Amino acid sequence: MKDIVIFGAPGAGKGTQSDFIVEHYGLNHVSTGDLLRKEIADGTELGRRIKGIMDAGQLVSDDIVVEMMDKAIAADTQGMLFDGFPRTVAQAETLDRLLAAHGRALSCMVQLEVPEEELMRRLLERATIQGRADDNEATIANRLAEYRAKTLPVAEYYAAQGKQRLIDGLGTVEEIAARIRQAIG
Ligand code: B4P
Repeated sequence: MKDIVIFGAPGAGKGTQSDFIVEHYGLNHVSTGDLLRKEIADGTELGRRIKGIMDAGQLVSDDIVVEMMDKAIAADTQGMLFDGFPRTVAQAETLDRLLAAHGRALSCMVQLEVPEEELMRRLLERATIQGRADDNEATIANRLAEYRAKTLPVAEYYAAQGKQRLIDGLGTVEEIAARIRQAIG
């Protein structure tokens, strides 16, 4: 059974490439961003608390995200693609523990590398199509700052474990999907 993390800055193409990976390897796709947006759309008490955090471009607390992942892993029997998780080293350590509790271990982490000007361009373009509350210039700048400060250290965590697969995230969606398949094997 494969368990894979797809990693990258906001707008790097994680959600886009996830579709190809889950189809090719038959994995269960779990996106923390989608789960959090669903809480907001459902109007739950938790959703009301996290809306302000996401709209400001900050990371939701580790406790909230870990609880969601704990449930998702416990329910999975086919292997998972983790999209947007882990985003902190504490989340990465927790993921290792959660998988180990089910006799599993992460196969690899696929890291999409895209320059910041291109990230900004993609997210502003998406804003015109999807109108997501956190896709505006000020919030994107905060999301990128959060990424540099709190999420990039996760890449070193996986590099130290020999599980990091670096992928050039520039090109067509199909070209990038082919690079990822080659890197995962
Ligand atoms: P996410 O939903 O994960 O949003 P994202 O980082 O913007 O990535 P996404 O997957 O949507 O975009 P993609 O790169 O595919 O997170 C949103 C928020 O949720 C976070 O800011 C945070 O507040 C919270 N959150 C989520 N997980 C959390 C966690 N673990 N801990 C704490 N907080 C958490 O695509 C972007 C755009 O680029 C798309 O429009 C796409 O069409 C385009 N694109 C993709 N590939 C392209 C290519 N090759 N060429 C041109 N355009 C491309």
